[in-house]
Amino acid sequence: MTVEALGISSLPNQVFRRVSDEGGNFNMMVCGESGLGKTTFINTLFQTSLKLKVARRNYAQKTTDIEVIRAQLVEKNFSMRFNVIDTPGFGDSIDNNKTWQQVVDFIDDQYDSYMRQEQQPFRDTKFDFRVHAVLYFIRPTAHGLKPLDVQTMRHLSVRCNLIPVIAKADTLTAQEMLLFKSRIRQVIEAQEISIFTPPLDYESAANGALSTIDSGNTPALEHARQLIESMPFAVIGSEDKYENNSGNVVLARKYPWGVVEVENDEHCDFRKLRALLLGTYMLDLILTTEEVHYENYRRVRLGDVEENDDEGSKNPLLPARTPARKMSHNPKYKEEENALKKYFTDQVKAEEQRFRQWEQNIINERGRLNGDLEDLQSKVKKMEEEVKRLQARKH
Ligand SMILES: Nc1nc2c(ncn2[C@@H]2O[C@H](COP(=O)(O)OP(=O)(O)OP(=O)(O)O)[C@@H](O)[C@H]2O)c(=O)[nH]1
Ligand SMILES: [Mg+2]
Repeated sequence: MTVEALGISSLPNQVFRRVSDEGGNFNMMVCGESGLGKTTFINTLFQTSLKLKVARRNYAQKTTDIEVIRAQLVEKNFSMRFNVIDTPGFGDSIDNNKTWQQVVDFIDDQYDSYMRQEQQPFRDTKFDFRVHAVLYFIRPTAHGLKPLDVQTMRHLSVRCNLIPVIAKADTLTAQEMLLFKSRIRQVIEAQEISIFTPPLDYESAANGALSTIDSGNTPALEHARQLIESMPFAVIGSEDKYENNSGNVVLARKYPWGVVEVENDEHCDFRKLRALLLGTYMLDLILTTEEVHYENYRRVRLGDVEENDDEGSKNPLLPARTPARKMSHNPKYKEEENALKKYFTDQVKAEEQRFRQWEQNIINERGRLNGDLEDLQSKVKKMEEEVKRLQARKH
């Protein structure tokens, strides 16, 4: 199978350079309920797009830990590190209240770690695991979103680029899918969950995602519009290949009535999602993460944001801010600081005293040695005279 060009190598030059200069890193995360095909999706993505093969992972097993899979994305002369973060699915247990916590903590930890590195004096090479996109898998049922989905997506959407996807698209008919999509869109809007959408405005588009814009109707803008209309993307994951109607062997899922193809736009939105993630919008995902989500996080942590937001209440979705360090304003610390200063001055004085004593000892010793030397020299002189006298007597 040939690897389809993703379009990353056609990014405008200065953008391309910036990404590769900074050691290009793209981090994507999958999360959602257990058994929805997250691990399978990752494997499918690797099979269709990434030149560097990673070991086939067992999708038949539940994912139990957060796992990072690294790969290299290569297209023409463009190369980029691509990390996929697989997470354990949420269980069916009733106590699902904080199932999102582990995922949210992981995202916050990466921001934290990056922030700490920025504060170091030597920060040329930074270890960057900030999550640029989170795919949230939704179960394809007639009921729509569950409260847990809504809660999790709300927490995710305030800290990163959230991309909801409908799992196992092959289990719904085309009609059911349309209905399901519109229901989900309604809930997302009503709950004010902000999801990532390709930029349609001139400025951010010119920033990198779209390179050839002169009017409002370029193919690039049209493509962006199509992507937005298809959201939330319906995906099919599979690692098996079957022959389709046109006689090609393709990644698909097989049913008695026929095959459902992964990379067929008539069957699901896999290609659209892949284009958004790994194509020209990859840069937008990176930039919005750095400029919007990471900046927000940093401001909250550093305490630039007031405890109370505009509505006068603390936003419970945001990370907790770091306690401010105000040691010297505390009388107890002030006392300790003074005691420490005094101790230090006393130590210096004592050292000085010790040094003077030592210097004096050396001077005394030198005097004594000089005295000894003079004695010895006069003894030598006397003995030489004695020798001379004895020699004269001999002759
Ligand atoms: N029908 C259908 N089944 C799928 C699809 N993707 C995966 N599956 C199947 O769903 C089952 C679970 O897939 P996994 O990829 O392990 O699911 P997961 O979301 O990683 O599950 P956890 O690791 O428990 O969170 C497997 O039997 C897959 O073959 C799909 O698109 N359609
Ligand atoms: Mg899994």
